[in-house]
Amino acid sequence: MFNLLSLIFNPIRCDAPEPWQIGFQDGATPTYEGITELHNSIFFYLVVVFVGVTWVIASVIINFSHDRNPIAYKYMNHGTVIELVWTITPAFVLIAIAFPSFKLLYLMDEVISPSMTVKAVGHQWYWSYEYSDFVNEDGESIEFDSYMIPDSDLEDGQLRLLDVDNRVVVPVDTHIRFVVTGADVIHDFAVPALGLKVDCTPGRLNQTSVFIQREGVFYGQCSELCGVYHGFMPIAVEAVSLENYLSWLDSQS
Ligand SMILES: [Cu+2]
Repeated sequence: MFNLLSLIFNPIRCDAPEPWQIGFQDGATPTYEGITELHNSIFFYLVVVFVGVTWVIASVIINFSHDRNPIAYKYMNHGTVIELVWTITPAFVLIAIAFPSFKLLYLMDEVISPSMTVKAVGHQWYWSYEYSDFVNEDGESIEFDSYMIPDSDLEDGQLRLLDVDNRVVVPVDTHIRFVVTGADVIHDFAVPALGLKVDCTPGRLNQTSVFIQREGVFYGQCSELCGVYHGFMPIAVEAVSLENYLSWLDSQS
């Protein structure tokens, strides 16, 4: 009974890709909600355009078939009104899509006074993370590498090609800045459920911000073809409560 209740009130979230998945994962950040909303509103125009174009094509095929229309209309070459309509309407549709799209783009660009910074460095073929905000008595900051767990070492419940030996642990309800770069070639730091996707370019620092609204483990993969083991350098972000985060920090130093 307790399990049933907890299942109803704490639904199991989809924070990792599923086999043959078509839809989105369950998001955990405002950015992600914005992306889903933009997708849904663009999908509305997609349906309208699809129905309109299908209707035009079908009516042309049916009404102007050889059976119904044996004589070609040799002199019907232009229709100024219809040409104006099919030029101006798509322009308006594009404008209607462009405005919310740019709004989201610039909102995602904003890094609002972050409380902490995590540096993620892409290597061939693993990620390394640095928490330069936190320094121990010897003046060393927290640094670790994060490798994929190979198939042969997977334990029950771990996800193939997604779980790693050291997860990036971050607190929930905190403005976090990710600073990313590549150590050798271009990688891409991407976590779908957090709405994160930033190129990690050697010699360059890219930044993005994230505000995680619930606890969980969020999975992502390198999203820039970076060599033979490109598919084997996943990202696992573990969002925990502030207290658990502080005790994790303690255990690291
Ligand atoms: Cu990579």
